[in-house]
Amino acid sequence: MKKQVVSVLLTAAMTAGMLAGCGSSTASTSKSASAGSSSSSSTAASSSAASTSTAASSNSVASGSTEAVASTSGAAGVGEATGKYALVPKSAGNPFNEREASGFQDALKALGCSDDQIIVSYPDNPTADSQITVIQSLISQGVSSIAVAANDASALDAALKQASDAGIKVCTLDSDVDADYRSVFCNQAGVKEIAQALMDAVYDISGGSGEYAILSATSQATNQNAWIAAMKEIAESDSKYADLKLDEIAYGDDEAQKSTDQTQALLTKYPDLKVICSPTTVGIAAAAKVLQDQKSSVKLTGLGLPSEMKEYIGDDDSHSCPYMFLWNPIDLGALAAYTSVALVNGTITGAVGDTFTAGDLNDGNPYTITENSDKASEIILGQPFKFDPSNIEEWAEVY
Ligand code: RAM
Repeated sequence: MKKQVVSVLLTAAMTAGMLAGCGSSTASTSKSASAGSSSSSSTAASSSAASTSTAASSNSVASGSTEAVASTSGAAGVGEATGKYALVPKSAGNPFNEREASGFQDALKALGCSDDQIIVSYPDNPTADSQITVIQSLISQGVSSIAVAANDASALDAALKQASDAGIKVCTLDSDVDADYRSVFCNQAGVKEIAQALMDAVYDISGGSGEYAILSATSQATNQNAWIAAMKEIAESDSKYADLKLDEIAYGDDEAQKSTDQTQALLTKYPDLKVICSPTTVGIAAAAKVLQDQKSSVKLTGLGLPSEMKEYIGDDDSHSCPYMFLWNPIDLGALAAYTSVALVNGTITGAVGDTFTAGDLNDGNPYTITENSDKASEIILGQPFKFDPSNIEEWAEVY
């Protein structure tokens, strides 16, 4: 009861905060998220920026306590979840991936799945090879579907083809593979939108000129590579960014220690560095600590988990990160769960134009599968959302 009250207050506070204008170019990524961060049994708090957000939305998939929400739109729900649904995250030990997994599990539980119908298999390393081992094991277990956050754009192709040939439905989330080897990609937000938000943050925080560096995840990660390529395109196509110089793209492999070391190396190598942009939650958290502990004048932005970045977000010299972006990883995992069930049931094939409702994600409104710039099919969860001193405290409670 107490949690529910807190949840409603949190909703109201966040809605008010967002309506008060925390970045006009960004919007909430989510309808709902699990309050109390990673606890799958926690009471759900609506985290929607939409002004329609109400206490009714506390029947979140992330609460682990609700049934599938009936569609009010006429678009098909995903149907019954009678199969075995697998998730293969990018790596173990990354809180972002754990939240993604909790969203996946809770959505399936909300659809009535028992524990043995839900498989989350973390690879031993953040590599394609480790994911191939996991995928092969899932094929031999005879799962109905595999949702994978890929560590490489094409290295999983053969293993995923083997899965499809065995009748397993394949979708991707977070980080895609070649379109021929999956039915659809559950994309957290448009690649261009994310890249634009990051490039504009670098521009803004640097004052429009000077040196910046990127601290990425692994060098093969499809998602980070796509965002970085799009950032470069944006920077090259508009003279507004002409006075910004990209010194280096460093790779921390989504490992805290390596990301720390890479941050340190950037500081040593580039004495005139002004901004580090880290489009990975692991990288940004590691860099934030290095910069803040050293009272560095170098500033940070990128994609971070509010719960990990709370102490680093601030406008003054004592904080390393003025603001950053992300989306709701719990909802992303939930979207992949609904997509998996819809694929297995034939509610969707993954083709452009297919529609389905995913519980109360997207306010219960249907998702329509769209075409990305590579003419591949994807489902967009939402838009990158900005976290700054005005809202970081509240969001740190959510994920
Ligand atoms: C890291 C992972 C993940 C990415 C986020 C922003 O946790 O690399 O793939 O989406 O950062």
